[in-house]
Amino acid sequence: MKNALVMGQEVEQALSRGIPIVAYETTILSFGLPEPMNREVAELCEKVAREAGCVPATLAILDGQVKIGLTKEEILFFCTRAPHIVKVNLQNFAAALARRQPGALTVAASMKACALAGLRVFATGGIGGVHRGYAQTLDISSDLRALAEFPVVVVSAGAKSILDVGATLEVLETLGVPVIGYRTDRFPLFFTAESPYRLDIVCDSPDEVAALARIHFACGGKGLLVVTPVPADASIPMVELENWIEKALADAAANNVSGKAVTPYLLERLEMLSQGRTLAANRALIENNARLAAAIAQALVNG
Ligand code: PSU
Ligand code: MN
Repeated sequence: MKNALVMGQEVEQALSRGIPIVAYETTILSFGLPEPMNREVAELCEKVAREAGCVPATLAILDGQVKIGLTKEEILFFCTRAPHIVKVNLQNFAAALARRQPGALTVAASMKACALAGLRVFATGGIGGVHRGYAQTLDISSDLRALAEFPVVVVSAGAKSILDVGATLEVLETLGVPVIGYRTDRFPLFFTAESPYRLDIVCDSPDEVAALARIHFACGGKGLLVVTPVPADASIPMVELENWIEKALADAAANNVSGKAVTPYLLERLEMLSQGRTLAANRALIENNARLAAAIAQALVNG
C-alpha cells in the first residue's frame, strides 16, 4: 500500500511537525455541486483551514495512487465534469487504483484514505445514509459502514431528508458511532436547521469534542459524527424543502434511477426544483463545517 499512497508536500510536512490537518472529499466537487459553485467551495474550504492555522488536504485517487492533498490544478480537474471521473466508495476503491481511473472520493472512501494516511479530522457537507424505501432497495450508503470502521472525526451538517433520517440514526446507533450535536440537541437536515430528530450527546466547544474523541479512540472506537446546523440566515424552511424532496424522489422513481447514481441525481433535481435556492445554503453550511473541523483539529493537536 505504501507506494499507492502519496502525500502533497505541505501535508507531509504538517504531519511530521504536528500541524493540524483538515481533510476534504472530492465527490461533492465532481458529483454534488454544479460549476462554478464547486470551485468556489473547494477554494473556500482550503482558505478556511489555512485561516485557522491548519493545512487542508483534499483527497482523491489519481494515476493509481491515493493522493492526500491535491494541488490547485488537481482540484480544478475534479471540479470539471470530465466523463472518466468515477465516484469512488469502499467497493470500487481498489478497482479505481488498479485501473488508474481518476476517483472522486465519497465520505466513505475519504475516511478510508484518512485512516491510511493517519489523518483524524474530515469535513464534508452532508453524509450519505439509509435511503427512503430501503426495505425494497437495500440502498444504504457505505458512509455508515465507514463510520464504523475508520477512526476519523467527520464534521457535517447532518443528512438531507432525501434519506430516511430516522433509519439512518438507528443504523448509526447499531454501529456504535457517536453522533455529537455541536451546540445543538437536534440532528440537522442539511439545508434546514429545523429538525425533529433528538440527539443525546451535545458538545459546546471544540475542546469538548476533542476530549470526547480522544477517549473514544482510546477505547477502540472508530468514527465519530459531529453535526452542526446550517447557519440560521441561510437555513431554508422545512415546508418548502419537503415539496422539492417529494418531487425529486418521484422523478427518481419514474426514471428508474438506482445504485450510485441515486444521490447525485437527487441533488441535481433539488437544485433545479429550488431554482438554485439550495446553493446559498450549501455554500454557507460547508464553510461552517470547515471552520468547525479546523477548530476541532487544532484542539486535537493541542490537547
Ligand atoms: N450528501 C449530500 N451531498 C453529497 C453527498 C451526500 O448532501 O454530495 C455525497 C457524499 O460524497 C457522500 C455520497 O459520501 O454522496 C454518498 O453517496 P451514496 O449514497 O451513493 O453512498
Ligand atoms: Mn447507495
